[in-house]
Amino acid sequence: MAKSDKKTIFSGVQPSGTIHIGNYLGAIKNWVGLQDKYDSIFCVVDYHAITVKQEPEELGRNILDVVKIYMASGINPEKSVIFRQSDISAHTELAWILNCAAARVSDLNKMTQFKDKAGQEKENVSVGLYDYPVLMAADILLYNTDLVPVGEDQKQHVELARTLARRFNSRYGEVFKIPEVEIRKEGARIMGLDEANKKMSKSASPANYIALTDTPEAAAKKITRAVTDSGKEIKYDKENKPAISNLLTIYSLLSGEEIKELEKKYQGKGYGDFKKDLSRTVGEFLTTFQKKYNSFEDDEVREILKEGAEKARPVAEETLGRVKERLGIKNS
Ligand code: ATP
Ligand code: LTN
Repeated sequence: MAKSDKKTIFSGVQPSGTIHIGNYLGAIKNWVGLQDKYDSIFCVVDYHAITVKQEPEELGRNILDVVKIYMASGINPEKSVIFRQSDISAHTELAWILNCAAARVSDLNKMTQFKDKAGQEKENVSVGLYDYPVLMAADILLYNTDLVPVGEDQKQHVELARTLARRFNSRYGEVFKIPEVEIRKEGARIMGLDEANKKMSKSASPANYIALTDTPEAAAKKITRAVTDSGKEIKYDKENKPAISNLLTIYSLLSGEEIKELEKKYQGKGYGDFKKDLSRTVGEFLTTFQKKYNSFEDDEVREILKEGAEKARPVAEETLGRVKERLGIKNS
């Protein structure tokens, strides 16, 4: 990557299943506008995906599909670096070093996502799932990242990256830049369609999410069946009307209409009318999105990943080199 005066952003998505509108509205959509202002690096974090079981053939397919989703969303490989995590071994090397020289068991024991994902299986899940936030810290710290744009659920992980960077710096001298998290107010936590008190998630049942690859008809069906709240009003009130507030957020972010305007538009109308119009908005979005998504060839995507890794690797290796020097494990 050519050196520039711009600040750097880094973010990533796991190729671990169906990418949904929560991933899009909470993260990817926001990256598009940041590309011009920042040196931007977007990673397909395949080593994060294997913290839980993946089917080998599906994983290969999903890696290419995430890149297509980035590009269909408007990430431009001419402006931004897009690469695959496993193509740059510095990520896992730095993760190991941070495991030893910065991260404590007590840090990882605080991670709420691990508690959610492991559930009752805490003792049987992979060590990788437990250590996942340290690998994420390595991703971020290798590129002297200033800003990490993510959804709300990743806030605690970025805070851990800050803690590990500070701890390493204070022990071995300044090596890492301390990154900031960026979370947008709207869309940072899109809730499940079938359960308005849990975030929309890839690992949930298909009724929970609208996939970016769902047909407009399938999406409409899910919206029709989506849970609603008691009362008839179409009103944004997260506390008392979490389901309708979530649908209003999705509607507003996809149509560009303010929530206040939508509330006015549906005054005196019922959930049925509202859901029909929301289905149309979502359907139009999906149709346009999928047209772009289907226009990319696998070989084109492989080339983009190769070029991306070539640009990112020297930066990662430079940081890793400095880290190893401080530890006394370089050039001895
Ligand atoms: P899972 O849902 O299975 O836990 P995930 O979707 O959180 O997986 P990623 O694919 O790595 O995992 O997430 C990519 C980005 O999407 C992250 O920045 C994350 O914060 C964001 N994101 C995920 N779910 C939501 C959601 N429901 N609302 C808003 N942003 C989300
Ligand atoms: N853990 C993140 C994905 C991720 C990431 C990163 C995001 C891995 N490495 C570095 C930002 C920066 C998630 O969204 N589940």
